[in-house]
Amino acid sequence: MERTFLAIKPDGVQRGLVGEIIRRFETKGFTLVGLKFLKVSRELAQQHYDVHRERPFFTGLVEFIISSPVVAMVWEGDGVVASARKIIGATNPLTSEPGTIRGDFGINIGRNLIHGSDAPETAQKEIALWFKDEELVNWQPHLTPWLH
Ligand code: 3AN
Repeated sequence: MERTFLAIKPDGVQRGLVGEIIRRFETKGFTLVGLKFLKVSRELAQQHYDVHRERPFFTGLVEFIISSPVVAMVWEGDGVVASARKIIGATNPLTSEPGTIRGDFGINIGRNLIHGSDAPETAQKEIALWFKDEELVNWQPHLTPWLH
């Protein structure tokens, strides 16, 4: 079953949007398999955003991510990587549609509330970076197979 890594960034936590954001993935029908609340180390933040190391916003992005706690999560379900990206909305707040998390709550590209893996391979790498195997719970809700 496909899994993705999501993190509610410091602005999402500071603004009291943790419940609202989690609700959107829960009500969509995805399954939560990992969850933790943490202050991110500089090393973890730099590793997580390694692909952006050469970008001008890299230092500011790392400082922001380590400035205040985040909620790190792993969600499971069919097509969860792409679906979560849709629920999250576009990176740029000018193009994120209303109805998406960023479209509903974000106005600044550097304060866009939540991170979501951009592909299944990235998801696997990010899950391994943020979670130990034993921190993930293998379970399935007691639903009929056709009810998600
Ligand atoms: P996404 O989070 O939608 O996958 P990426 O991977 O392009 O977006 O960028 C990662 C993060 O870097 C974004 N979530 C945002 O916080 C930050 N970021 C991207 N572009 C900019 C920018 N032009 N200025 C400031 N921060 C940016």
